[in-house]
Amino acid sequence: MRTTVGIIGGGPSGLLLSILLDRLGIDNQVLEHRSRAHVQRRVRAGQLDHASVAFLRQAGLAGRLDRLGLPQRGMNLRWRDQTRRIDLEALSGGHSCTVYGQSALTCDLTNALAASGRSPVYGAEDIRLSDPESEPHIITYRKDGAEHRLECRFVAGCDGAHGPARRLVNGAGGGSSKRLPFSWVGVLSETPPVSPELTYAYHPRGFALWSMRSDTVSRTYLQCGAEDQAEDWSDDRFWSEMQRRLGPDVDFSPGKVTERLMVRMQGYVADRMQLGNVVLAGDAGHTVPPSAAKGLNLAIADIRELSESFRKLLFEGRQDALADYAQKALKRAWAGQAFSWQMTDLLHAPPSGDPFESNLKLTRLDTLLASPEQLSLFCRDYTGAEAA
Ligand code: RFL
Ligand code: PHB
Repeated sequence: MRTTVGIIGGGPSGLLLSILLDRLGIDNQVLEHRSRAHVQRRVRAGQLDHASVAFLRQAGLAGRLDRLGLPQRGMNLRWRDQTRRIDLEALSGGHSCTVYGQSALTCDLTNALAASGRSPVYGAEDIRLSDPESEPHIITYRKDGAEHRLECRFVAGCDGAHGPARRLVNGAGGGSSKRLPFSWVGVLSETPPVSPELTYAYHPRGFALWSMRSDTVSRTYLQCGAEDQAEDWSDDRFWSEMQRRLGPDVDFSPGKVTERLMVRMQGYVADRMQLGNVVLAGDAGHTVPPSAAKGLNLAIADIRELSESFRKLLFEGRQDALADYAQKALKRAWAGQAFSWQMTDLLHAPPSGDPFESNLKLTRLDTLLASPEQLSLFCRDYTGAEAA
């Protein structure tokens, strides 16, 4: 098989890139090692920011999102046993977010790709990439027991944090990373949301987040020990801890838990997002702690720019287009990282339980919430106003 751009990974980054390249008339092929059902079931992200929704709309990919997405014009912040609604729209200059599950977006993108007559190769196991400088680039993989070979001019590594592209471009252990001294335990359950808008809570016992996927399904998270395991968190322990952290005035009756997951909190930014004919996009190039809901949004921003860079390179002969993309993507990744760490730091309790540190955090929250200027900056970052 031969193509212009070989795309490794059929998550949101790879699917969106394939659609956009196809529209530009650039031949491409997605290779995904999991099955289609597995990729579409993965729950992960829940919230899209203003810039992502605007781009998906402009690309004609937001039909179902506009019908089923839950607009987030504000958010609730709880601290010192009080709730304050932050008017994201007013404070950010008219921007807002939308709750729309990653699995729903992945389905939409898969359908849009199928409508253009393309389909990822699912179950492509043991993908091996050749040297980044090689031309053409040869990708080999195994499917249904047979060996296959894809010859391409360029490779787009959209294979997430654990795929081979990150390693190929940055070397084993390349890039900067940092792990936080706590994790999240997350639960998907048949529980109506406590509010139509997300609730983030700071409590001296730890952070809590109440998000949702629909009027009847909630996605909730609690800060927990760095090495905690899912078995450490029975449903009873999870919900009683949630109640303690949200306070007695937040009323809910927990429904059936359908998924429980542990999220290790860490950040990573590659040293390079391009080497020779190989480029990285999305989680392959950077991962952020999920506190500010930025990961998928950064991925969408990468793909938007990468598809445009392929256009400049292939139709205008701009030889620097991929290097230019990589430089901008790294800058954006660090900006996303900075905001994600700021929000993580603001809302997570010191694992030591040190009351001095906890009081410092509460005081920083008081200051943020009392300052329209600081709040406006916060809301602009959170809603992706600068990127729109
Ligand atoms: P993905 O989604 O990881 O997709 C990569 C794809 O590559 C495939 N793959 C391979 N294929 C072939 N060969 C190999 N060797 C391969 N290795 C891997 C994988 O099977 C997969 O299909 O990366 P992508 O496309 O860049 O998308 C990134 C997003 O998934 C990620 O940033 C978000 O989920 C982050 N995130 C959030 N982002 C937001 O913008 N808003 C949110 O509300 C939000 N919430 C979250 C999140 C991430 C979370 N976790 C679990 C870390 C909440 C959580 C809990
Ligand atoms: C989610 O709905 O999964 C979600 C929402 C907001 C976050 C993180 C995760 O900050």
